[in-house]
Amino acid sequence: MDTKTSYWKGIDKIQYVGHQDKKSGLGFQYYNPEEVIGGKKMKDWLRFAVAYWHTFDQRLVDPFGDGTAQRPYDKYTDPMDLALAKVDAAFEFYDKLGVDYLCFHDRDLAPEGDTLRETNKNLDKVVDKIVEYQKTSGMKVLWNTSNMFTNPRFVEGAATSPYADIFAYCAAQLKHSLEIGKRVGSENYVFWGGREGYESLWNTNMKEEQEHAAKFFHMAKDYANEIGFDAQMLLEPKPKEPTTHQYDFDAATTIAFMKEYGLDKDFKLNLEGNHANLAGHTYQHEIRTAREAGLLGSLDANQGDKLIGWDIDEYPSNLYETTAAMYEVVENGSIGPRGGLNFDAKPRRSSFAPEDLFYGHIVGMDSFAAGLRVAVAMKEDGFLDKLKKDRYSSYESGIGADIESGKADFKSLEKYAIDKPQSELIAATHSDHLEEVKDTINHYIIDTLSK
Ligand code: XLS
Ligand code: NI
Ligand code: NI
Repeated sequence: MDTKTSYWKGIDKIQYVGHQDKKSGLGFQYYNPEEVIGGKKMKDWLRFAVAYWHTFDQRLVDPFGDGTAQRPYDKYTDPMDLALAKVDAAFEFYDKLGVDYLCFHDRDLAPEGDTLRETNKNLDKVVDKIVEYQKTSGMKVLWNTSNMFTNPRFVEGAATSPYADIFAYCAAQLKHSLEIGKRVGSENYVFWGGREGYESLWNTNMKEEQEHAAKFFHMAKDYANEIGFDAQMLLEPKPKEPTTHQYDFDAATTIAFMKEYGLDKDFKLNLEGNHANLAGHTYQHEIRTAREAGLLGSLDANQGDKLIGWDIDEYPSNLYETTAAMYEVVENGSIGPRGGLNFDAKPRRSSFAPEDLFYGHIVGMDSFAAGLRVAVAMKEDGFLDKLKKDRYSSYESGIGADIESGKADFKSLEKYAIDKPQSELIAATHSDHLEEVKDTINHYIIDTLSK
């Protein structure tokens, strides 16, 4: 680390202090990285990552207002000087926060030149510096990705652009991005298709565009194999925004796409809380859908707001939601062998001070750590396992076992059911006491987190 300059002045390494000793300020209440719960260290369950774009690049703009962010490297006006200073600031930040992983888009790191060759040159210089820091800090890259949505050339799509020159440019850009992924040892590689969708169907060849996207993903995997970059490839669903309709709408739609084009062997999903909400789902629903398909890869940690209809990328603070997400993770045994929780999140426009970046990550990390503690407590008591086992127990014997084993068919089932009186059928159902279940979940949250 550059010990000459401290970018985050007045901030020491963030420590676990526990909720009894902490009411406010800089410190973790629930995230105790080395503590073993549910058979694993908390840091290994959670594998937190800091998103470069939100944390170091985001100026806190909104559709109506300029950026408000005050950052300790604002004095740099030359774009390359700024890019290099941000690396120093970033690695000091990771160290003080106590995270092991970072995530970045190629364009987060360095300014573009006029040609891709010039752009790559700028990027390589910054990546050189990151690789140096990795050697001394041990920081790992959870995933890297390619920004194919900001520049006006991607206005009508990237791999799904109607213009072949743009497809070619994207392939060239991605090639270099994969090479960088290999250099920094990325554990995953993410594709979020910011412009891969349509504004209007009237001028869109939907099938052709999706075929192009599939072709692009196959080419990416082939090239990764060719250079020996063995990252887990991940697609990140999002239903809308920036386009009217995005092809990777949600987990289920993306899984269908992956299966149709033979991508489900090599690709998994990176799921995000706010995207789930935009698709009309809970985060838990998306995680459940992916894990039951064996395709849960990694998680982008953020939350939306019921009162705002767009992707606001708020730091997670809703304990009920983090409990639900971590319940799925605990059931899955891990987020995924290479998965982690990447804070694809930013402070509100009114929290513009440098230290707000720490507070944001602290509430996010503590919320997921709290969710993990509650989920493990419920798992260890077998509370939901027992409840579900009882609920489906009629499939364990008699007619239920015949249905499970394939012995039953419509004829035998008709014979079984045709003369059953209504009273017997009603007696076969039981109240699920859902309100009691929710009260018990609340009890687990309150009880676990007050210990
Ligand atoms: C945008 C996406 C983006 C991806 C990475 O909504 O969440 O940040 O995670 O390109
Ligand atoms: Ni997002
Ligand atoms: Ni994301």
